[in-house]
This record gives sequence, C-alpha cells and structure tokens, in this order.
Amino acid sequence: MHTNHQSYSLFISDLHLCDARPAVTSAFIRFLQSEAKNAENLFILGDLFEYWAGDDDIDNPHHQSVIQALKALSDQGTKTFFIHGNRDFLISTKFSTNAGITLLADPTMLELYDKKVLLSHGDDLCTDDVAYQAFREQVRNPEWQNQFLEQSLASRKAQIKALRMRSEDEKSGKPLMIMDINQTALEKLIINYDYPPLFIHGHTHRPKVHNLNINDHECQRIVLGDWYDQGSCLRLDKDGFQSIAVNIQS
Ligand code: LP5
Ligand code: MN
Repeated sequence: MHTNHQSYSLFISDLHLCDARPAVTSAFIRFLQSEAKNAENLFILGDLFEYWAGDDDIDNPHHQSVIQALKALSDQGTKTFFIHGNRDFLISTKFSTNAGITLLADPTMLELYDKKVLLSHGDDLCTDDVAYQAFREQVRNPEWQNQFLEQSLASRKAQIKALRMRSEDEKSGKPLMIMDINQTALEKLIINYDYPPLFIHGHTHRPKVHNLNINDHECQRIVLGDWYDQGSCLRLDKDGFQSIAVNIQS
C-alpha cells in the first residue's frame, strides 16, 4: 500500500523541544515531513520535549504542532515509536494516541534488517550518578506519579521549574565521568540481552560509536546526538548505519 516507504529506520533523541527554541521545533517538523516520510520506522529515544508535565498539557499550541506532525507522519505510513526520557517520562496514552506513536519499554530489543538492536534512553545506565538514580527511582514510581498528576498543571510546572534549577546547579558540581554510562552496568545489560550487535541510546549528548568487545562478542554502542546547534539522526538499513545531520535555522 505504501510503496514509497523504503527499508530503513531512523533514530533520534534529546531534541528538548520547547516554546523557547522555536527553530528546533520547526526543524523537527520539517524533518518529519522530509527525511522521516520515506522511512519505515522512526524511533524517538527519549527527551523529545524539554519537559513533559502530564498529558493534560496536550492542548498547549507548541505541543499540538508537534503532535499533529507526528500524527501526519504515522498516518502516511511511517511507524513511530517512543521510549521515555528523563525529561518526558510522564508521556502517557493520551499523548501516544493523539500522536499516533507506540510507547516502548526502556530498554526494548528489536530485530531490524536481520540484526538484533537494543534501544534505550540511557539514563538508567548512569549508575555512578547516585543522586540522580535516587531521584529517578522516586519519580518513576507509579504511586508518586499519580499523586504528582493530581496536582494542578500550574503547580506541576512550578515544581518542574524548581527541579530544573536544582538539576542544573547539581550538574555543575558533578564530574563529567559520573554523568556518563557506567561500563559495568552497560556490560551487564548487553549480557542480559544475549549480546545484541547494536545498542542505540541517547541522554549523554555525547554522540559517538563505541566498538565494544564483551566476552568475545562484538557490540557497537551508538550514542545519538542532541538537537541544539544542529539536529542529528541515525539511519539504519540492511547495509548498516550512518549519521545524518539536520539543519536548524536560527
Ligand atoms: O536533564 P538533564 O540531562 O539536564 O539532567 C539529567 C538529570 N536531571 C533530571 C531532571 C530534569 O532535567 C528535570 C526535568 C524533568 C521533568 C519531569 C517532570 C516530572 C517530574 C517533576 C518532579 C518535581 O533528570 C541530572 C543528571 C543528568 O541528567 C546526567 O545524567 O545528573 O540529575 C540531577 O541533576 C538530579 C539531582 O542530582 C537530584 C535532584 C533531586 C531533587 C529532589 C527533589 C524531589 C522531587 C520530587 C518532589 C516534587
Ligand atoms: Mn536525557
């Protein structure tokens, strides 16, 4: 039916879309209407938004423009998937239904072009960041989330603003190593998933391909880049992967 869809998949993360950076949102919408249109799958590996306060914020005009563009993409035949980031883990079924995306667990293992591919946001592997992991455990708890979501949208946004300030403040005092993936946690994950040859994640904003050898198994860990000065996207097909830069006009 959709014969224009070629056999390749695209992966993006860490766009941090928000009202304050309209050029990035425009670039993303153009990307959905161009590069992504002919893809069979688009995987968004978290932190699509600067923050997500709850699905009741869906009517926000900025969010609507993103949701409409995602919906148009999936309606024309590109399957779209989303893994929660640490900024937008409150995205739920109202968003996914409206945007036409499928929510995936973190991590998720898939088979693409005869290759096992493991996908994650990546924050779960930053185990040296003890303060962040304690925070993460608290806010990923469904009971905590229910209580948080019972509060008014305005109150939630005020708390998120305070949290963002605290997070930036604490980050400035954390050594860079602490905010990267822990090697032992990484190896444990790869072993648990029986050595997928590809592991793709975001979060650290340190785009790179790491060639790993774990117990004599080759594994490539691909770290996606963010969308600040330019957008970045990974393309995967039967011949392998390549990195694509996305222009952001300011
Ligand atoms: O996002 P990034 O990359 O800049 O930093 C992350 C970690 N910080 C965060 C916080 C988010 O940026 C804030 C936005 C989240 C919105 C979610 C909405 C719902 C939750 C609302 C809760 C009020 O994820 C940062 C890491 C960094 O990645 C690198 O991995 O270091 O972690 C921190 O800085 C966290 C601090 O170390 C600990 C903060 C403890 C705050 C405790 C307050 C209790 C909150 C609950 C009560 C309301
Ligand atoms: Mn993140």
